[in-house]
Amino acid sequence: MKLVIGNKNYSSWSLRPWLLLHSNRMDFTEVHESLRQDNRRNRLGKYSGSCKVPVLIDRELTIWDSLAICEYISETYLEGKGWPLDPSLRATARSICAEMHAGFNLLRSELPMNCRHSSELVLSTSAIADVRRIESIWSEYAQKSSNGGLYLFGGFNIADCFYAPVALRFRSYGIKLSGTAAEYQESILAHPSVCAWVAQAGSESEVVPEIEV
Ligand SMILES: N[C@@H](CCC(=O)N[C@@H](CS)C(=O)NCC(=O)O)C(=O)O
Repeated sequence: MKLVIGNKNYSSWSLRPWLLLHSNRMDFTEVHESLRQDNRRNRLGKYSGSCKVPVLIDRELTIWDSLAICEYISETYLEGKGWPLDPSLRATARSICAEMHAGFNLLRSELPMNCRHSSELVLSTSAIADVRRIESIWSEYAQKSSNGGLYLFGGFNIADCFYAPVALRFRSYGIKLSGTAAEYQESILAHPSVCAWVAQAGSESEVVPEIEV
């Protein structure tokens, strides 16, 4: 199984399925493609007509969307355990992933993922509203897991994979949270798979100027 991803420093969408695979110790090969602009559509178009990453290639099957990839991994390899087992919690987890998948556009553009970056930023009022919404999701659904970490619905699952890039964005740009949301962010930043990604992002040397704030 191959996962095609962008630069670890910048590619928030790539991080989601990578985390699900890595945290479940699955055997997969990474294929790295740069997000720099020159020739990007041709380079990424080799894997899927969407010309975007991530792309999962499993034998004859190609999947080109982070949510579809996570669903596939959960169903095919994890006996559905990528999601909470309780149907109500699973529906809620899917709702918050859909909210992240389809929204928070201002937050994305004002706070692009950049694991190596560290400086404070002044946000627009609408981006602050996005931050507050995420803070309320984390406060409402983060729960202690059996290993002591605080994860969404109590176990590291697809919802955490979807919100981990935001935890990194908030750290890079000095966005302050409080209470359970702050504890949740700390837990995500301390997760071994998130730490492994960040370490690998730190050893990449490529700078993509158009993604830097
Ligand atoms: N819906 C897609 C979006 C993926 C996406 O936007 N990926 C970005 C990289 S983080 C990309 O490939 N950008 C290249 C481009 O837009 O040319 C998913 O969930 O996988």
